[in-house]
Amino acid sequence: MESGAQHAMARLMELYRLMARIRTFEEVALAAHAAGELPGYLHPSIGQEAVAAGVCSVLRRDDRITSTHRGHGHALAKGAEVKGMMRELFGRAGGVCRGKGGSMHIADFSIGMLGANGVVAGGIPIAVGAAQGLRLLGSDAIVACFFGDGAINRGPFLEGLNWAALYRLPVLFVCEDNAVAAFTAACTVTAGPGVVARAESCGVAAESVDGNDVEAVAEAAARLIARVRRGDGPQLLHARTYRLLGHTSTDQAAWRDPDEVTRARANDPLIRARDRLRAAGVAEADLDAILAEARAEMEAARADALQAPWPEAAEAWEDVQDIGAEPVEQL
Ligand SMILES: Cc1ncc(C[n+]2csc(CCOP(=O)(O)OP(=O)(O)O)c2C)c(N)n1
Repeated sequence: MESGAQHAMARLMELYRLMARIRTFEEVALAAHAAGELPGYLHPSIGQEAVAAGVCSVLRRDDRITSTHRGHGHALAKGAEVKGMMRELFGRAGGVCRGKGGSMHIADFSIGMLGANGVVAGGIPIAVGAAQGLRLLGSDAIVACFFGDGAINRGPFLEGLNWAALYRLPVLFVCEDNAVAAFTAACTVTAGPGVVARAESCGVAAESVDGNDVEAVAEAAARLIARVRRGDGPQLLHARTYRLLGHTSTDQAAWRDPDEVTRARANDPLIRARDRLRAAGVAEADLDAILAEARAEMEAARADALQAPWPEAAEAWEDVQDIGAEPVEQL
């Protein structure tokens, strides 16, 4: 029979694999962007993978998530299909939103991924509404709501937490605190003692975790999700992490203190997971093989997206808004 230690190691291997897939998805997408293969720009979450992986690894398939402008990791960790996601970034037919959403609007209802969102804090009221819907349906599924440290200074944060707490809705709020809001140190624009205190002031139980320790994130999320699911009301997980790259794929992040970045690189969540796995006896070559396999999967998705057709022009008015009974020609 598998010992506790073996089980923990196998589980960490799976979390490492998931983080490697998120990391390589973004590295390959960034290379494609640099090569001019995809339109627009991307918001990379490189350095923050442990939050997405840890939280989503303890969700059920029928649980829902809402995400942010930096949402590739959340979607992949919830189980989104890689080729469909890559095609979406490339704006091609067969993308998860038929090539019409792009990076900041990835959604896949089949896995409970209710959407990335270009509006800072925009996912919060959607998550709370979805939780109210689940309550009405009599479901015991829950909603995990990801948002950044910048989002806590927007009105929807207060509105969402207040509503969820008042109705004891099944939401796990996850504040992915990468210390900056776009290009601004969040602490320079945030009053008071921070997100945990703000949550508690609304009656939402909250705790902080080292967001670069994937096992710690998974353990804390599992504990809080169990409370949410048994009806204790919304909970908040504050995950401290660091964004290793700039705000977008076009930002070289030259505005940052280089020493801070050097320190952060040593605290990379993938490196930390690798160190732990090596200490438990996993060979370096096996860890490299996981990364190589992930990179091959992502490069195959890039090649697939490059050769995929563009969406049909006739589909342009489908899915985007309710145009009512008026024929398109009369608008
Ligand atoms: C309502 C709104 N205001 C401003 C912006 C411009 N904007 C894009 S990202 C961002 C910072 C968000 O900070 P945070 O939530 O901490 O996420 P991060 O980008 O740091 O990961 C801002 C202000 C926006 N997208 N939406």
